[in-house]
Amino acid sequence: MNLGLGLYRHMLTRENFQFARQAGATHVVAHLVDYFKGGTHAGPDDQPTGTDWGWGLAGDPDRLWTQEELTELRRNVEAAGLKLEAIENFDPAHWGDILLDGPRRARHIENVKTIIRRLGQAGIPIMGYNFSIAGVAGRTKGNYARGDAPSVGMEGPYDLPMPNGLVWNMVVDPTAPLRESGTIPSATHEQLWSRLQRFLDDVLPVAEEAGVRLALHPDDPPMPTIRGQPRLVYQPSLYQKVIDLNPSLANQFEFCVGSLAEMTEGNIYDVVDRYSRQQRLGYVHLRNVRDKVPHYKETFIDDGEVDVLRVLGILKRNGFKGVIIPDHAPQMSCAAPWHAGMAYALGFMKAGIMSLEGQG
Ligand SMILES: [Mn+2]
Repeated sequence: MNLGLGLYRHMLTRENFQFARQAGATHVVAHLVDYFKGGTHAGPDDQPTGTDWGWGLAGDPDRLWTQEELTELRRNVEAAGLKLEAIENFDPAHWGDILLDGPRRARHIENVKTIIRRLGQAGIPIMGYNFSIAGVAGRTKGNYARGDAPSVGMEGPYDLPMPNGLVWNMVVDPTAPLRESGTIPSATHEQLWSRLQRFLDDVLPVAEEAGVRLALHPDDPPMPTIRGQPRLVYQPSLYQKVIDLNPSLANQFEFCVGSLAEMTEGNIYDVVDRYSRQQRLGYVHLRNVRDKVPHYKETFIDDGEVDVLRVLGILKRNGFKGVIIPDHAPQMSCAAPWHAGMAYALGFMKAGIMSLEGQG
């Protein structure tokens, strides 16, 4: 098992690669979508939460990430003594109509195929994604964690309809909200599953050929609906449905222990055991949490309801050889709140992994 660090787009700097290495990480997971552009946030060095208008502006629909920039990123990561394990999340400007089954779907499928081929050519083995219409929305921020540390949680359901122009909690059409042009009709759960099925069938053969694995994050937050839109994996058993849709070994999980622990059903240790046994974990998001949706709160890694060391033990026992990254972490009171929170989580995880390595 390898320790990694996830870095947002604006954090992909030599200094942060060195920080990751110093904190014991050997791998990096990189976000290339800029979640913060034009949005309202407490600060750019924290996970995005945003407003009813989402996080911010999506990227340029006509400009995909190039093979050159992907290769350069991998080389920069390697120059700091690390490996680039995955890119996390597609830009809604590039694939939003796959989620909405909109008029540009065919073009967006070609976009995804192109991006996957470029990852393969650039030597990046995993593409993490979150197949969700409303995206990561409906979370609140507060001093929820130990010592009044700022973290994220939920204070109840969030079903305010999505305005036109918003997909995956980002603005893909900046003029649509200004026109007050109505809201996006709600899909059904069946429709969303069929959109995922079509997506996997279209894209997985290309991923196999490119040597890239697709890794699906469960819903965050894991509610049956957010903004009146259905969600896919909001209970642990629904993850099985994803594997059963398409048996390709490129069909994998961005296995988020925190999101799975927030779900109202299932025992987290059984869930970790069930899916790691099937060798479907592309990479792991690790964090801790208190309570369940719609009222959970994110905690420090040693302080929630999940015995994180037990989770690591199950992963080890089932032969997981991939990368584990801290997911979100509470902000710590100092000059570098995000970095301190990550260093704390990384140190805890490193100790957990080291103690297991000795057990063969
Ligand atoms: Mn996660």
